Amino acid sequence: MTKPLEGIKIIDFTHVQAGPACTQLLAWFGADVIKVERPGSGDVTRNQLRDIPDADALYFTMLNSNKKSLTLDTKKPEGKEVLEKLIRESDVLVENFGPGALDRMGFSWERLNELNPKMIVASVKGFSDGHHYDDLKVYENVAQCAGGAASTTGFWDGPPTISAAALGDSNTGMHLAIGILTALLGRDKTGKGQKVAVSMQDSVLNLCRVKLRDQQRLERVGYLEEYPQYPHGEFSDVVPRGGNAGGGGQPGWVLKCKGWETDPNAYIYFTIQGHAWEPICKALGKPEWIDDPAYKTAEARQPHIFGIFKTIEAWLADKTKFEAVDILRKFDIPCAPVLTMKELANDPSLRASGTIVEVPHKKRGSYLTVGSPIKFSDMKPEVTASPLLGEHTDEVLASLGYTKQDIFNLREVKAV
Ligand code: CAO
Repeated sequence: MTKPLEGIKIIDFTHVQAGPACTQLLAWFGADVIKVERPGSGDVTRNQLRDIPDADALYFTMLNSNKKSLTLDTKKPEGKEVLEKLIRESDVLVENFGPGALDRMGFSWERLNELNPKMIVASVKGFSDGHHYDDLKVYENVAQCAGGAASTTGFWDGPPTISAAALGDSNTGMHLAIGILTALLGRDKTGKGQKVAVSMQDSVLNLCRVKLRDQQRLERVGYLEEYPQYPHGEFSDVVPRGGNAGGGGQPGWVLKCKGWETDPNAYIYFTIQGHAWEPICKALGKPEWIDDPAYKTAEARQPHIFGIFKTIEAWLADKTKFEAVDILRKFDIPCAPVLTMKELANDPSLRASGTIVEVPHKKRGSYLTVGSPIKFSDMKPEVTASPLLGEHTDEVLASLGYTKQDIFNLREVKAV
């Protein structure tokens, strides 16, 4: 099957998570992604949190599938020369080094554009160019704090909280992938490459869009009626943390199910969708609530929404999270069990759809990873193992015209 990005050559100068998540996605869709890594050590995640001695850590294998690995010391003249050759025949260079690192290496945007005016240069940084923090190095949690996620996540009586979802890293990588694909389409029209830059702060903020909505509503009316603080609690002049409240107009909460006393994940998320009030009452065996003025409208329910949740929890007390969802789904109620990583790893539907995939690896045996969450009618992205450090060095150098002797010489000066 021909993949849409076949023929697109990408220099993957990325490390850790934000950049690799972007290039992995492009590799799944057919791009020829060559990961350039420092000889001897490579991407730092190869060694981070190893579970098998001497084998690449899962952090690396789960973010670098379908790629090639070329070791190259791009600070040495010999390494720079190889990189320049590669740049001349590539379509995209993706990097997420600390601020200024690429310039210090001698590969500023101007230089890259001079070497290959058709090449797209894509960068992830913690903060956007010109931002008063643009000199900062940034990791995931820093970005979540800087992008508004932490101040709006968690409970009102606790501290700002970090989400387990990689809002700063993988999310930024996904934004960058959209930018790269857009620039590739643009190049088809103009023949020119361009610089695509995404900051982690901006990408987090983009996902916190509804919180910026709430800030403006709060400033106008002084309260936010879908937050647990309404109507009994106090609002300050900033968007508060709303616990597990629904972000839109539909109230919802995480509710206890049978076994919650011993199982920390025996919960479901229950949404009280406004127009589904009648089926909710029927499902709960509370037909008298349907026309009761204290329950009939969303506005009437809000002052005692937690009382309603308590009643639902009483109904859930003899049902597991799976049994509860099986009943509620028949009433068209938006809900789901709170699933653990163990349950997700073994979920037959996720296995069948290719969202959870088992990948054979030369050193590790097989490992589980998350495959493409994007599904196509004409293509099923296949996930192949991440490369060993320098696994494709000879192959890539040969494709650039280097002879066996040249490659030997490059090894002698430790440039590859
Ligand atoms: N050959 C020679 N040198 C190489 C090389 C190679 N193949 N690859 C990288 N290097 C060098 C760089 O030139 C740079 O050297 P200098 O600092 O001397 O100029 C250095 O290695 C890498 O520096 P760095 O700042 O990128 O690395 P770090 O570990 O200090 O910081 C991180 C890591 C992630 C905080 C930083 O890269 C960063 O802020 N990146 C942008 C934001 C980002 O993507 N963060 C997400 C990370 S995922 O959680």
